Amino acid sequence: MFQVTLCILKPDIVRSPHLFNEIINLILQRQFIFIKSKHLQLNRQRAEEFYREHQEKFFYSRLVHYMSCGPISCHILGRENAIQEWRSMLGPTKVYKTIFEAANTIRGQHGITDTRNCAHGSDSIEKAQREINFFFPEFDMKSISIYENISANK
Ligand code: YYY
Ligand code: MG
Repeated sequence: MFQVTLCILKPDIVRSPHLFNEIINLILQRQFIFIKSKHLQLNRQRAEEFYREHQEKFFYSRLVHYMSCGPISCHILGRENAIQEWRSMLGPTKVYKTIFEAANTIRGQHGITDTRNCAHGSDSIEKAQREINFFFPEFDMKSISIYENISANK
């Protein structure tokens, strides 16, 4: 099934032109299309809102601090099974898990800590909708079929 997902390249990646280009190229090589992209910086309040599902967790404060410390790069990605495909390219949240199981993922290659783990990916259809709407409120989910056709003709 053609799907859309939210990809965020986190501040460490945006700060490094080399890594930024490498990850964009990896995404393109995996047959994703970039439907919409936005470069922005979250303030603390917006970062708190985006990650509100984690507000009771011990890492919430450091996560919000990190995600608002510099510019991020947000993308609506589309392809077959986009949600799971992008998550599998990303690899596990925790760095130690990438060492044996998933060295060849983006987080395995470039993750620094459990917080500074390169990128974000939505984990379900409902979350993808919420997260896309958070950054791209102007995006009409009903227009997805247009992108499905573009993707099919690639
Ligand atoms: O979806 P994913 O990003 O893989 O992990 P989540 O469990 O949803 O956590 C969101 C975000 O929180 C994660 O990307 C980094 C941060 N985080 C952390 O700083 N420390 C942890 N022990 C777990 C998650
Ligand atoms: Mg998550």
